[in-house]
Amino acid sequence: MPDDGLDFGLVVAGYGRHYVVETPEGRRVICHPRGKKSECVVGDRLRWQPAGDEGVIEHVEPRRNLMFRQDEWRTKAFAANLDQILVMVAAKPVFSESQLARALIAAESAGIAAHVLLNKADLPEIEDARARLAPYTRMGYEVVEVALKARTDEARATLSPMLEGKATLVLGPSGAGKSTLINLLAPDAKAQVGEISQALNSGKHTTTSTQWYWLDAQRTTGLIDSPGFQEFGLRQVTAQDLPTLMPDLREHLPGCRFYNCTHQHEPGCGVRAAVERGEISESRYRIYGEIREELSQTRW
Ligand SMILES: Nc1nc2c(ncn2[C@@H]2O[C@H](COP(=O)(O)OP(=O)(O)O)[C@@H](O)[C@H]2O)c(=O)[nH]1
Ligand SMILES: [Mg+2]
Ligand SMILES: [Zn+2]
Repeated sequence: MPDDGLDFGLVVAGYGRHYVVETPEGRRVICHPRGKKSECVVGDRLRWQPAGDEGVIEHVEPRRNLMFRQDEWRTKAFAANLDQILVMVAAKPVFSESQLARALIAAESAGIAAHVLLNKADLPEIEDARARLAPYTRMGYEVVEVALKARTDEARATLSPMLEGKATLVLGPSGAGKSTLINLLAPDAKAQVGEISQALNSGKHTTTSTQWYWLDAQRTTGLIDSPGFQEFGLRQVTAQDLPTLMPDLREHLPGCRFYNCTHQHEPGCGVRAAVERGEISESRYRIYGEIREELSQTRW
């Protein structure tokens, strides 16, 4: 135990103001924040001390990074200290490119590496999905194709080295295969959830919240499941910064005549010239315009 007498912990789940904190030995304790300052999210490293069977969070360690989501009311942090983000889509159901783009922008804005995981490669619709993802490959994102259900061993062999030793946040729309992924790589996932619901003495919230899973007994590889394709909190992004968070647009910014070009109507715009040459896809340019419009509205 360190000098100050406080224990170390990792937040593996949180429900309201109850957090499930894992000790370095792998024991799980329900902890409560002492005050506003000790509020935390899944992935937080913290210091706590016992209070009866439970614990009190005294201090949250500085974060390497933080991801936000948007609910009806406000922007809220939901995961911290991530090594990478896997944005999961599938051949079917048809995915929203706008949601994919937003997830990637949120990752760029948080300074977290992101990759795209395309599932259900066994279905004929894979051709369309692949074509829609071609611009993302071109702008430098790694797009990894798997068939989690149809070609399980192959999928495991592809994913294991990508995930090993890292904390990976998995995001994606309902139906993409997130649960299939967790169950494939963390065969004891149900037990891990069960342990947490038991600790919290209620199972009712456990399927809708962010949750940390260990993929190995040594607890070095973490997968963080955050169900649903949230509206990402992009409010910390300014309209001026937005194109710098979109690699295909970013590449052409030096071609703009005006330093404060909005890439919408100015003459001598490198971005629009690239759209005309087909180097930026029409859909990416449209998504840029939509997000820019939203950011301008919320800001003023
Ligand atoms: N054809 C096909 N179906 C899959 C594959 N992987 C998952 N599914 C199916 O897709 C559906 C949604 O998967 P699920 O893991 O629940 O998605 P989630 O909503 O993202 O958690 C389920 O019926 C899975 O059996 C795959 O590789 N190929
Ligand atoms: Mg699911
Ligand atoms: Zn421009």
